[in-house]
Amino acid sequence: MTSDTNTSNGNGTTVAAADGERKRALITGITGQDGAYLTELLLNKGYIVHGIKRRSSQLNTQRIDRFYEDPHVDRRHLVLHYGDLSDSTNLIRIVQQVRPHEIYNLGAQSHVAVSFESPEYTADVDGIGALRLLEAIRICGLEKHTKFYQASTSELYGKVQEIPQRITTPFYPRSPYAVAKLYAYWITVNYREAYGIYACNGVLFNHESPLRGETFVTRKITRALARIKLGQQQCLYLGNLDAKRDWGHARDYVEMQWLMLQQGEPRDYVIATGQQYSVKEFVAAACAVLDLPLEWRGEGEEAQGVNPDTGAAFVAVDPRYFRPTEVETLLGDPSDAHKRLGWKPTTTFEQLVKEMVEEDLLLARRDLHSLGGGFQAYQKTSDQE
Ligand code: NDP
Ligand code: GDR
Repeated sequence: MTSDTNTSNGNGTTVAAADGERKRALITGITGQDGAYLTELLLNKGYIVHGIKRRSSQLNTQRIDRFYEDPHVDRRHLVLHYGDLSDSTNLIRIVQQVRPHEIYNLGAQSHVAVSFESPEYTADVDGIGALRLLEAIRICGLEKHTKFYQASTSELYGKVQEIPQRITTPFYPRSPYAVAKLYAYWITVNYREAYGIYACNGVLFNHESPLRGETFVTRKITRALARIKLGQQQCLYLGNLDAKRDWGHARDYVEMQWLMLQQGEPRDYVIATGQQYSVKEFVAAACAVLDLPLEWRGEGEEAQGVNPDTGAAFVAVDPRYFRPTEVETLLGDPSDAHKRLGWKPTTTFEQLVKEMVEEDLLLARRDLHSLGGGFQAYQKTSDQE
């Protein structure tokens, strides 16, 4: 997908005026997992969707390419703007041009382990980024016009103080990522109370899908096991197998993000399934879908190849994936969302694992085909020519 910034004539009113009565949403993090599902949802609801994408040396819009519209066509439904949550002038200009009815702040350095490597960057983007957007709303005088959704996280509960976790459970963040998101949580509450902005925190527990980034544990597992099944990979190395998470499907959870902004009064919600599984159980469920026998290997144990006697795949522990401070267990109580918003997740754990495994198997087959009989065969023949 190519990108463009031709959304305004420079006076900040063109976009809003041209779109007439249709609702406009602005999504930060539109190129991410949730951004892609939310874009689909909002386009289906008739919104004009504006998204902020980062400049990168290679195209980074794969997840939303299917919604692409030629920038030379008038009255598009999806418009991308270059930008970054670390750049306030850029954010102010985009908010001024678009005058969105709703802002969904999904953009973040979202990897917990990486936040220990890049703590300052994570604080800037995940924490101060939310403040920059809220200030942009104020500076543009849109306090009564623009609703704001903040992508909060179950990581705020970190070292858990209560089981299950609900919106009143005390926070105890355990990573630079979670501490940054704690700031974003409270600045969202503060701007709601101080300036009357319709601003909400969605405290979302882990949600996954075939569009999940490849280095989060669920996708890492489904991708690796699919490749092992097809002989493309030898072993899956993981960190803490005993960590427990409340895993839902991203498609279900973006609906909740939208619902939160359609209420009479803004408030914060916990979004979860109320079911908990360990990393180990996730691996076992994925192996069951693939009908793949597996053998566990402890830290430092030999784990290369597939067991020649049983054909079992090896899943081994590698301490490099341990975190300096771990979040051992998370389990959400979504009853408030059920009661007030009538929302219930529709995808079970088994359905989620199956969908992810099947998509990764397709991708692994495609790679195998293009590298084997396809691309490599083509290369060989063209080399001989
Ligand atoms: P992803 O990592 O898939 O997507 C993150 C998005 O943020 C990408 O579009 C990324 O752009 C963008 N981004 C990263 N840095 C910046 C920056 N400096 N400026 C602007 N945009 C930036 O995350 P998810 O879709 O899974 O999550 C969406 C949000 O929800 C995140 O804020 C995450 O922290 C939060 N969250 C996620 C949960 C989950 O389980 N998925 C649970 C709870 C909260 P690029 O594509 O260029 O990298
Ligand atoms: P999390 O997701 O940290 O909960 O953050 P992740 O999938 O990275 O980890 C979940 C648990 O699995 C353990 N784990 C491993 N994790 C990764 N990534 N890689 C491994 O090899 C591995 N082995 C074990 C982790 O230690 C952890 O306990 C996600 C992100 O989407 C955040 O942005 C979001 O806020 C939270 O979910 C809710």
